[in-house]
Amino acid sequence: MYRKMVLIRRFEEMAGKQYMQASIGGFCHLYIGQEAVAVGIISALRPDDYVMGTYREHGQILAVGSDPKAIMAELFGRETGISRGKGGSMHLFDRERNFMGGDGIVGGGLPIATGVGLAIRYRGGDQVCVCFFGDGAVNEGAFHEALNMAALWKLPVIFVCENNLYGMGTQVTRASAVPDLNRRVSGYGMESAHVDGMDLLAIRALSDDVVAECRAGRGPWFIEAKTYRYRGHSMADPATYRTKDEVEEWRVRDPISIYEKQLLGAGLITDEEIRGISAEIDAVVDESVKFAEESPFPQADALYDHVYASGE
Ligand SMILES: Cc1ncc(C[n+]2csc(CCOP(=O)(O)OP(=O)(O)O)c2C)c(N)n1
Ligand SMILES: [Mg+2]
Repeated sequence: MYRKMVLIRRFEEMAGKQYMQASIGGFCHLYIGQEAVAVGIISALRPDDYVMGTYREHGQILAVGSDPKAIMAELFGRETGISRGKGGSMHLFDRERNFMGGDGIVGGGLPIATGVGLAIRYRGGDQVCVCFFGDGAVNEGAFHEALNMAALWKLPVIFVCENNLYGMGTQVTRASAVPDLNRRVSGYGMESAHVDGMDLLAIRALSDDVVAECRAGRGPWFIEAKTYRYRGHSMADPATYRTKDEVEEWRVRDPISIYEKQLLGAGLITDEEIRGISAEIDAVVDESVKFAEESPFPQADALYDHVYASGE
């Protein structure tokens, strides 16, 4: 879990740098600060469970275990990318690992997750589907439709709201009539919980329980994880709507530093091992950039390939 969080942080710092150098075009929303949410929850899953991401999904797909090289190549728009260079930052997809995609539409993944839950039930499986979304998605109609149907049919879906306090530049309190997002789901009769999104071990402990409940047919569940993004909404956002002091207050509770201290305190890791992991991950991220740079762009005549599924 420590390695995964460090990988996400370094990968995202590199993605930001490559974006500034114009190697990456389009939109790019970084996950820096929110690492513990994806890593904590996904670490409680089995490899055959499903994950539905958002447009801030680089961290979510890295937590699932997808190849950093293929993800970086996708950000660069290259043929070797995880969506063959045609999806970009917001549309990472990994069928092999049941990562059902990022989505450029706020709340777009919610009805799909309910559909995945229905498919699991229909096939008689015992997998669960974890669906990530932001605080902004709670105000979308699709949120209410998806939660109502999932609860009505008792589907194995875990709805995870990553409440980072802002939807673009708008604070939750200015967008939601009831700022306590847990209360927003009380009308759907599903279990719900709050968790500190900066505390990896708290997230993991809650996830173990919630995943077991959903797997046993006592789903769906709603989890609100309070977290914070250190950077702007996207690479184009200077984030002038919040103070430096607010950002600093959250940085003090950095999820990676907290977990590092816990591991050191418990004697589970040494300073030397931390330095080793750091160097190892820097090499993985550098290698992903090299791989992306050396990969070709998709051919123009491949534009219409893979638009529809072919006979599967
Ligand atoms: C349906 C829809 N409406 C508006 C937008 C523009 N938009 C992109 S991100 C965003 C804010 C969403 O915030 P939140 O759900 O809190 O996620 P966060 O970016 O904080 O992770 C908006 C309004 C969109 N992509 N889709
Ligand atoms: Mg948000």
